[in-house]
Amino acid sequence: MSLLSINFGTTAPVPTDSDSKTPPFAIIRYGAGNSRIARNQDDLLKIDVAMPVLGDQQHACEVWRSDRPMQHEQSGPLQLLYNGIFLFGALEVDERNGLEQATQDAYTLILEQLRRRGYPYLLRMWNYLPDIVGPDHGVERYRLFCAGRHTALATEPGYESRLPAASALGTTGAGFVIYFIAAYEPALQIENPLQVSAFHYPACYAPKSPSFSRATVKHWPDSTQFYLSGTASIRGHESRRTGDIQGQLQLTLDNIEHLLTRAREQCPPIRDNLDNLALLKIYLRRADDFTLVRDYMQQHFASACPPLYLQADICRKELLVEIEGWSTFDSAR
Ligand code: 3EB
Repeated sequence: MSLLSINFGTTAPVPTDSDSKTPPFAIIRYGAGNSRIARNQDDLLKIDVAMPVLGDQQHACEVWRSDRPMQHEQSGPLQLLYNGIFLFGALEVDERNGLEQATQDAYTLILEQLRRRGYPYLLRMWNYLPDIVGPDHGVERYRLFCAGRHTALATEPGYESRLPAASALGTTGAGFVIYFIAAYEPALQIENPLQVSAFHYPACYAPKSPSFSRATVKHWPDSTQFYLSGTASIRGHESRRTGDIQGQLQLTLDNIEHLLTRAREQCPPIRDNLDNLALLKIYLRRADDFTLVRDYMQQHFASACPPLYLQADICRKELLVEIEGWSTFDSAR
């Protein structure tokens, strides 16, 4: 067992996966329906994400565990689980005040609660919101989301060097959910020299730039973890190979290779290459691209853990694929 582990599993009817002795503290379930968060009597958080799973499975899940007992607290809509070393949080964003304000309020609440509880630094965030590229009073919803997030996060000098790794994807049902991990000290930020950092994108993508790092690395007492943000077919700040799924896939994988090279240079415990990067989530805009992408991945990578394929809107209309991942290295080795 380790301080923080995630496995992919299936949800039929109880989650089954390879590490089932320690009870999970959170389960993220992907599938059709709506996004929502529920907590049961054992303080297990169940996060449903409205994102169809591609391939054979109807439902798939991410099972989070820790060998240290988790304490639970709730602050308004925000669910917090923490154990003295890291904090896991999740909330449903209520969009009634408009997406920009709602996002700002959600992030402000998160930061406030993290500071109060002694886990001030975000390491990795997932943002799953409906209709991400759709319009809202004439403005694209992703831009409204970016503006609200930026206002909340950009309150202190130097915030850019402490931005978490992130993913922001469109769901197919109702409900906007955010979940994240945070800690007492910040993670190391990794950027890709071939991509403009998202927090420096020109204003054409979002008047307030997307506040995330390409990847982060965190040293825990027992391990080092690498968190890869959602990565797509972008060079400089421009989308490349539009309309070409295989081309976008190759460029995305190439971007990931560059990030892994940087991570290995900056953090010696990291020995990652694409083959041992685990917990890959591959988001595809078009379900029809699944077979091609799966076949390509199977031919080129011998990953021990097969990727989870999800159908989701990526936050630029022309992007067809986005890939995120995670890996853990034992510090003792
Ligand atoms: C990109 O590289 C693609 O706004 O949190 C990837 C990961 C993307 C996270 C975010 C956006 C976000 O710009 C999109």
